[in-house]
Amino acid sequence: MEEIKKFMSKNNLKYIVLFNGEKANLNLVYFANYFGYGSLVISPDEMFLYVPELEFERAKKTGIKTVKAEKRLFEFLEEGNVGLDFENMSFKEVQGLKEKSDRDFVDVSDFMKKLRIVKNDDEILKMRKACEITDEIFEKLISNWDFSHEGEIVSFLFKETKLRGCDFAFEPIVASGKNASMPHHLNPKPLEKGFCVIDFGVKYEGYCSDITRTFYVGNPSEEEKELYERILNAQLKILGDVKEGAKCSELQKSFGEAVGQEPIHALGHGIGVDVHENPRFWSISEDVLKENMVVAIEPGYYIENKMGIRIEDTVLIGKEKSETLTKFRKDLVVVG
Ligand SMILES: [Mn+2]
Repeated sequence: MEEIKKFMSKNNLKYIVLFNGEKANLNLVYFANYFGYGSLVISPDEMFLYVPELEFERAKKTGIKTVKAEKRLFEFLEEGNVGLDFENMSFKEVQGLKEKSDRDFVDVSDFMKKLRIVKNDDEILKMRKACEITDEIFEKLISNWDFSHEGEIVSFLFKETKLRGCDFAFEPIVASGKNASMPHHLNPKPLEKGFCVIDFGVKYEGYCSDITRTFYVGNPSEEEKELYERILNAQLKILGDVKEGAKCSELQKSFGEAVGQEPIHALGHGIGVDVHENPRFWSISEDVLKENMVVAIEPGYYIENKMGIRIEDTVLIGKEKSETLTKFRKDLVVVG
């Protein structure tokens, strides 16, 4: 809260207001773990949810002070300038507010990103739990392997996720055989023999996990086993370099060298209430890793229209050494 106070006084803000519409605003979720309709109002001394009657009970359950909306929010609030996260609003919404009011509206999107990038103890606990649940579901997946369609695997993951009171962090990717050459293959097809990439994560109390493992359907050749070993060693080598002080741009460069192929995607991404957040792993990224950031590291190797291998873990950044939060085995598991 100290950081917010400082930012608000520096920018002469009376309030910061975050809106949840049809889709939850993850900045709001970050503060309140609330996914329903309404607004979160932050002032230097308090924070409250301002919600329509239909969401009142649900909002109160967050434990945050909740006010039933009886008039428009900006008529309810006192005079003064307001910070909004323009990034989660449409141009039209921002314009509309500006036209209707004499307040100054200031964009706080970048400030929110900075706040969210380093995780506190409570957030780390939730992410640890999200990763444990993910590992557990993967264990169950391989011991129950009796699938003939990628869609059946997606359904299995969905059921196991919901049974644990969680949601998908994102639509899982199950890509077998030649489908695995597309990192974002999403339309389930009959299961093919060969490498099968499964990229999956859950959302536990608002916090995401992200893991990818590559299994083998059928009998791998010696060559295929060697290739898998090479990509696994590349991932392990990169994980060794992922710690406080490492530059994301440098890690991105090391990805290509480690797998022996020009990468077709980023090495990884920050993760938290959103599955993709800062830091960013681009060759032009200026982000540097810091203790208690959480990132997903996902090098892959692809041959167009033929195959793909990707291995991903969610990692808690440490000073000397980082901790891999997803602990599911990484040797080549042969299934089916
Ligand atoms: Mn990922």
